[in-house]
Amino acid sequence: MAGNAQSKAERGNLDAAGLRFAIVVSQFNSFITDRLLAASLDALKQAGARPDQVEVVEVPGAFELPLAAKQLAATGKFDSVICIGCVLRGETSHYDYVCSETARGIQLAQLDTGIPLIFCVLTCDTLEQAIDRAGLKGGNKGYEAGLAAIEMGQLMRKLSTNGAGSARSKPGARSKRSTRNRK
Ligand code: INI
Repeated sequence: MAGNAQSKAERGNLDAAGLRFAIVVSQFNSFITDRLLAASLDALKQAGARPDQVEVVEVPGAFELPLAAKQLAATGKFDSVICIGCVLRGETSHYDYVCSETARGIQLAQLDTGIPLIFCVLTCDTLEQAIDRAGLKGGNKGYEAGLAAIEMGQLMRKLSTNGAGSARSKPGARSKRSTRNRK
């Protein structure tokens, strides 16, 4: 049964040709985010993206990622937006607020705009854990984010061609609908 379901599943391919990407990268903990960015760019390039298909925007910290990503997504110019950040646990609860609001904001923005926003925000207890995930033991999450951006960009094109997803052809359509229904 699972075999049948799988053979019918729609999936985006990993060809970046013809797609457009934005990457929003946080300057906070840039020692880590620079490495994530480099790996994302690598993934896009290896999949066939030319430099003019990728726009990179910097924000101060992870907390600022959702707003910038939403603005970029709402232009309708991009198939996917990659959000890159690194939040390290400190001695206070600040970490929890930054992590939860960043994740929540990015999810809300992607649902609102209908454009895939790829969550490449490391949330680590230690710098060592972050280093592992930005090129050492844990691979590089930036590279994985690049691949996810391509796959989701292709999937959304496929779904909108099939008539299953209209958000890409009408950026912002979801938010207008929900505003109209608001009491
Ligand atoms: N921003 C990060 O991206 N990572 C962190 O670890 C971090 N810490 O630890 O505070 C952080 N804080 C800044 C925050 O994202 C905002 O830029 C700031 O609060 C201004 O809105």
